[in-house]
Amino acid sequence: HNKVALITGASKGIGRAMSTLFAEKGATVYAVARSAALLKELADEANGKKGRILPAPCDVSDAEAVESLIGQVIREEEHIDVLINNAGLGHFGMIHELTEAQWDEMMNVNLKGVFLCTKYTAPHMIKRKSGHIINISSVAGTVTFPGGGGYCASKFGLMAFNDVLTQELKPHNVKVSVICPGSVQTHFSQGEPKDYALRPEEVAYMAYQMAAAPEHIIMNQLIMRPVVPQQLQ
Ligand code: NJP
Repeated sequence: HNKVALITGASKGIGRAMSTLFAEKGATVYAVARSAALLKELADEANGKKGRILPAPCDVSDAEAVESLIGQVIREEEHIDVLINNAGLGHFGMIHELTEAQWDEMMNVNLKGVFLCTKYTAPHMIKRKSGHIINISSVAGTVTFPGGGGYCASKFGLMAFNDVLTQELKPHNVKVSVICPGSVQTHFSQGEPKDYALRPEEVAYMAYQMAAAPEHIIMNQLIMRPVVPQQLQ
C-alpha cells in the first residue's frame, strides 16, 4: 500500500487485472499501454478504490517515450517501488512461415520493451537501495514447442535477461522476480480462450503476493499452469 507501481501492458488481460488489484490494495499505479482510451476507462473504474490508476500511454519499444515516461513518474512520485514488465505478444507458426514483421514485433515488445523499461527504472531503485522488478515471461520461456519459434526465443531470452538482472541488482537490495504462466484467458491467443485456462486475476494475485512479500523474502520464480481436465489430456 502507498506504493508506486509501473505496470506495462495494462490496457488488457493480465496487466489490467494487476493494475486493478494493486490499486485496490492502495498503490498508485502508472498503467502503461498504447491504447489511451482503454487506459482511461481502466482509471475511471478504479475511482473510489484505495489507490489510483494513472493512464500512461506509451509504446514500450520506443526508447524516447519510455525514458520520458519514467522521468515523469520520478518527477511526480520521486520513486518507483515496483516495475512489472508485462507487455508482450505472441505470433505462432512454423519458423519458415513467420513474417519478419511478426518476428520484429515479438522481439521489440517482449525483449526490447523489457530492456528499456528496466534500463530507465533500475538506476532510481539502485540509488534508493529498494525496489522490485517483476517480469512476466511464460512457460514458453521454459519449454519449447513447434510453432513457438519466435515466441519461445523471446521468452527464453527474457529468462536469461531476468537471471542476469537478478544477479546485478541483488547487491543493491533490488528484488527481481519472474512469473511463467501457462495458458491465461486474455486477448493474447487468437480464438476463444480455453475455459480451463488461468484467469488473469489469478496471475495478478500471485504478482501481488510477490510484490507485497516482507522485505526479507524474495520469491524468485513462479511457474503456474492450469490443471487441464483429464478428458482433454
Ligand atoms: O495479453 P493481452 P496478456 N507497448 O493481449 C500491451 C504473457 N503470457 O495479458 O498497447 C505497450 O490481453 C497491450 O496494450 P496495447 C504474454 O507473453 C500470456 O495475456 O493497448 N504495451 C495489452 O495491454 C505477455 O507478456 C499468456 O495494445 C503493449 C497487453 O500488452 C503477458 O503475459 C500465457 C505493446 C497485452 O494484453 C501479458 O499478456 C503466457 C507495446 N508496444 C504468457 N504491445 C496467455 N494469455 O495465455 C502490446 O504463458 N502491449
